[in-house]
Amino acid sequence: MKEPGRYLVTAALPYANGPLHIGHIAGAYLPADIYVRYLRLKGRDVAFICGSDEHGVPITLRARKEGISPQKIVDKYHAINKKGFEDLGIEFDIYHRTSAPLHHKTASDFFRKLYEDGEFIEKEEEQFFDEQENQFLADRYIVGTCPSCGYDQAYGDQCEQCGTSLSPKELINPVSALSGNKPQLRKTKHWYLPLDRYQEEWLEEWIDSHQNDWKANVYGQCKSWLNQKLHPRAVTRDLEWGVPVPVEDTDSKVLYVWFDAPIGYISATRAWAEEKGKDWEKYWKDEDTSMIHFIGKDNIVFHCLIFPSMLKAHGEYILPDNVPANEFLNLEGDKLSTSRNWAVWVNEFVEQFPDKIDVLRYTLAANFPEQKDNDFTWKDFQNRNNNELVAVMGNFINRALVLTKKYFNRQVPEVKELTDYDRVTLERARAIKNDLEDRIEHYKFREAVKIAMDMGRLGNKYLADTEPWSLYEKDPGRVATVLNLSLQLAASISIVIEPFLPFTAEKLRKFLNISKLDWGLAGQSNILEAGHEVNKPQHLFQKVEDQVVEQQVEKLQEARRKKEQQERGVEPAKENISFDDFTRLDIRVGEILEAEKVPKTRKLMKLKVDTGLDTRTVVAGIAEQFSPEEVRGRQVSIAVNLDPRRIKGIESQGMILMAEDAEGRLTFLSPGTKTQRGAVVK
Ligand code: B3M
Ligand code: ZN
Repeated sequence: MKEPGRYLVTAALPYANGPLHIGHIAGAYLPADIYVRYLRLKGRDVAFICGSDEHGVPITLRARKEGISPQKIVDKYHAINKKGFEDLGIEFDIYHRTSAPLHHKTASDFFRKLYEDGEFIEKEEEQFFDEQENQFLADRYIVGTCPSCGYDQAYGDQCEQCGTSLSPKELINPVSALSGNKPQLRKTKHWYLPLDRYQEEWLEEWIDSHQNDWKANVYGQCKSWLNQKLHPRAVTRDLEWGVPVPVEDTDSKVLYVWFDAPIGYISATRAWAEEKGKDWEKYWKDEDTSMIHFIGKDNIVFHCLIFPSMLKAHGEYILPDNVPANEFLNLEGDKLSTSRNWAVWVNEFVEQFPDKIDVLRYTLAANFPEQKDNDFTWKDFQNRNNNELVAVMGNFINRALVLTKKYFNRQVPEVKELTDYDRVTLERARAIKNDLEDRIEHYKFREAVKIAMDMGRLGNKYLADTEPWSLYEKDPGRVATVLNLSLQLAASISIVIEPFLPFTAEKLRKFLNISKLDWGLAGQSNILEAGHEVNKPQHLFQKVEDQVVEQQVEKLQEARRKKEQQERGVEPAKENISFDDFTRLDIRVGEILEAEKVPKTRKLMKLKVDTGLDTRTVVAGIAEQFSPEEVRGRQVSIAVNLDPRRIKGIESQGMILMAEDAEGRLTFLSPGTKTQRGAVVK
């Protein structure tokens, strides 16, 4: 295959409505980063594009929930996610955002061109409308039962349970996500992309042409869509937040988020090119560009069918060469889930394990859900760190450096004479490099990371087999050769691990006192010249203790428990206290003798309570739910040994115990039968 002139690599634009977790990273961003780092090492011309997807209903829903503007939401998460990627060493050339004016212009122009070329079908149709909220209910504004799997919280655009893509009218028993009301139907005009026509004209044929070079899961999903026949798809919405529809007199209509978001790749490329003095159009319009989209499986239809349709309809753009989508990552055997808070969050990981970023990258890459869903566990994280990174790669590097220091004063010794075993080892190193290229270029990163590790295994075995530490007395020349080769292997390692473990590669380069090397040198026997001085030996990796694993698993379970309690409206448990602490509380059965509302307050009621010990004044926040008549004569539980507090000028000498539910409804904790005043509650 001819090498392309340049690469345009995109990674799905994450919605700026929440933080990233390791599932996102394993799905699209880390594979993309590995691929791009490899291309860069090979000296290829590559633009690596990403940014925040800042439109769409998920954002406005979130904003509504938090009671702030959508712009505030996207500003917040854009910054968090941008930093998260940087911390993980995922090095985009640009991390743009779709609320940027350049994006609005690019997306508007794109839409207008299709409109003017007569590509769209214009249709007036009845759509769901929430009368209370005075709003059309597009996409996630409507919830109902999924016709495919029966999940009762499916959205108007997709069922998150089974992944089926839906339109609002397919939902069974749809209700408004805003008011919970049953929606009404109202007429509205929208523009549709005629996917059915494209399917016949070229789209199916184009997909078929990729049967052999696209991943089976990706090709399979496309075919299943095509087999069910594509339909015209609306690319506009009746919403306020988004890129305004730039044609006709269209008040409060915006482009569908999935129309503008992929155009975000184009606007990001433009922004990057402007900054770097490059020609963006080459990356998008020249047949000599190879465009690759890295995404998770839920985005396949948009990147393989809809966006290519848009690009082709526009007429000036190239189509993607490949869309190596991953399946989903699970966590400790369970589906990763933001709503159930079952996730390892990028920002938390980075904070807790700033020196273990590469271990995460390594563990994720080794478990990429490339063909099917796969699992991340903390135990595996520990094992891979301790048994592979520390015991194999770290051990080899350390021994090579220690021995070089011991025998050759940190100078790369000269090769004397190569044995057959040395030659076989070098041959193997070259084979590793070639295998690695093949796997990366075919998007098989799981195998690739294993092969990169083989370079460490090779070095480790080479030292173990040649035992230079036992030879120096007898044969210093042999030791020189062995250590020269070992250091060459170490240099090769610094190259081949760079895509996967960039922070470690940098560390290793420092150990070896070298700068970043070209990919082509990997596996060579003359990377380091004899006499080159290396630095003092240090450790590349540190062990992960059992305790860390236990803590992390516990932390996950705790977070999920909290979330479940929240969902059920139950307040999370407080920390344990000692029994003694508890017995210090003095709670009695008391009887309310008198009650009156505290003037000029909504909630407060002044009570006279007979505690059996004395009669006291207590101010309680119960006046919204109870009238003085209702509470007079009632027996209650009252804490009697609290320090008095002044509330609205009245000294309150105790606290009436009440149960409060999630809605704030109060219930008295009264004894079940009439009890002596002053009886102790314990
Ligand atoms: N924001 C969906 C997602 O985050 C969407 C991707 C857009 S890529 C152009 O999964
Ligand atoms: Zn479903």
